[in-house]
Amino acid sequence: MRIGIVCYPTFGGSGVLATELGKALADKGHEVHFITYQQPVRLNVFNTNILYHEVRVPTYPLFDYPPYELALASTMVDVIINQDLDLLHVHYAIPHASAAYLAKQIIKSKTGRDVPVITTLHGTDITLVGRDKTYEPVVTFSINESDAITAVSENLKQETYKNFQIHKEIEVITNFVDVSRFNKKPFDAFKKVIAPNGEKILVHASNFRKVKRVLDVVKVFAEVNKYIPCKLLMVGDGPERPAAEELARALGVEHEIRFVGKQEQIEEILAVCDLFLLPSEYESFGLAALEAMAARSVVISTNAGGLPEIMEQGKTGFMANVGDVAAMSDFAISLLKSESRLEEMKEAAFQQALAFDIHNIVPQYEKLYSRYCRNVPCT
Ligand code: GMT
Repeated sequence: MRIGIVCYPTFGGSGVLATELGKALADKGHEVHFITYQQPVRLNVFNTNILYHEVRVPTYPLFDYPPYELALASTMVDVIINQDLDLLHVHYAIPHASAAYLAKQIIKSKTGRDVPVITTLHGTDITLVGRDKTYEPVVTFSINESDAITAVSENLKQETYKNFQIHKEIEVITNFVDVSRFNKKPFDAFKKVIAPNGEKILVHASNFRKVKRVLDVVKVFAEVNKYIPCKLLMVGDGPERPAAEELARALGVEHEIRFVGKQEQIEEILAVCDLFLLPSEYESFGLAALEAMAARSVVISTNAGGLPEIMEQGKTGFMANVGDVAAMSDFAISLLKSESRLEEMKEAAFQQALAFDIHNIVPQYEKLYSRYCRNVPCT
């Protein structure tokens, strides 16, 4: 199949998922065309089945806001026609679903062909940004106009029906992880640098937006550090970072925390991680938590959104109500006090991640594609 994938190229979960999906499809023999404004961060391999088409947005003095959506739709038209794509799969509704609708109509009027468009909803496109009155009518319309709609969790599917007038079936195809990539032995020299005295290692990774509640990460860490010698790695960057650094200083734990910025080789970091903290206000799924589980880390998170769909309370990790720093800290302290219990939970987390392995989930997308491209074989 010749598949167009449209996504954000940044470190956000939807872009990561879309890139990993494209790479997996290419490995299975499909021709995958990424259409976005920058090379996706996880698109770091050479594969003859992968092509990348950059969306160029010309500037003009009149434009305070250069119209990315129009440039994207025009690039979609160009790639679909000239590369003879069988379908277009867009990740994150805004503005990808409406640009895809526009491209679909243009191609229909130019060639008479009806190109199937699949929209995968990821999270804040529904729960935060998409619900905003500024975007809602366009989001509702373009989701309904997609030939197929998928959501990355049951929770996100229900949120979508609750917040938008969607009159089509939304299929749940969960996010996935390439377990073989994350199932790595810790790199001892790296561990020694981070935790020279054998301290436990806690990790948080996100884009440090408000919804991630990074201040709770620092608060939990400061509490745990009172009882168990430990270090915290803060991976990523974003608007809440200065406040997190300030809080670390105020709580006197700044020397135990390293802000390591955006990292491509997250698996190397997760390989040395004991506990992964994700105290988010909402996660449609929590891909970062799943990656941590695949690396044999125990996740301590909130019970928001789709997180209970990937974790099992007390067995593979621990979930508390949003903002319940005390419960998350207590759990972390008691777990870190028992080496055998920690090892048991790490193994349970890994076993749970296997259910979401890439090899189990990618065929679900292929099956979906083949429903819309009846004359094209699935593999
Ligand atoms: O929140 C992020 O990290 C970025 C955002 C995105 O769409 O890029 O992530 C959302 O999609 C991820 C992949 O499907 C999910 O794992 C995240 O839970 C989701 N984030 C939220 O719902 C806040």
